Amino acid sequence: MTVLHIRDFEIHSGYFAPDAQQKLVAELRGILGKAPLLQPVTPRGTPMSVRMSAAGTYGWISDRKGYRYEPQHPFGTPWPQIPGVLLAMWQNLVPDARAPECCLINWYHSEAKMGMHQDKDEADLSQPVVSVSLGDEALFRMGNTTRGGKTESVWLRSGDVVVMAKAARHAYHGIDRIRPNSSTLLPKGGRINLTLRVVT
Ligand code: MD3
Ligand code: FE
Repeated sequence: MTVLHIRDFEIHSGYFAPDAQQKLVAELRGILGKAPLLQPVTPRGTPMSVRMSAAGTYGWISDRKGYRYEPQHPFGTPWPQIPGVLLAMWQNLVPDARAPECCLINWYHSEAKMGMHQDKDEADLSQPVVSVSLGDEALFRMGNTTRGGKTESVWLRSGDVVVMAKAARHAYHGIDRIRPNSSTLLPKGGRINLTLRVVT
């Protein structure tokens, strides 16, 4: 396990070993059985390429009405609990933070991407965000606290964990592309990203 600092982003490469990744995927299957992945649309009605679900007290929702956190899946059921291994990771990496209230689950097929954006739907932006990558590698682009300017990119691999605190918490970021078939973790390929956030 090595830690890389790029600006205020802290990348723990290989935080989860292959066996821990497999266990996490098995837990996610249980969660997604109860709270299925759905394809969100933007407030303008454009479908996103990423499919989403969540665990925890709140899940992040995007639809015609806007972006927000909701205490239930669109099907009307509460979100499943955040896996203990992720709560332990949060405690280990950001011990001074409040407890995470959302574990957003993003699933990327081989062509999926996520445009540059800021995460600012949370009430307390002084709290960090921690993300876990599973499955195929992804080209993660890190920008600035305002749109535009120079960016830096890094390939995130299965088992990597990124901590966003301080300036990084306010930075524009996105996923340019996935490297298909770069991991054998997920039988059908693709990438899962988990982001833990404090919402309230
Ligand atoms: C920087 N997800 O769900 S994870 C997102 O790989 C999101 O699915 C990407 O951006 C993904 O909002 C990138 C890294 C990440 C997550 C949250 C952040 C970077 C962040 C919040 C604030 C700043
Ligand atoms: Fe984001």
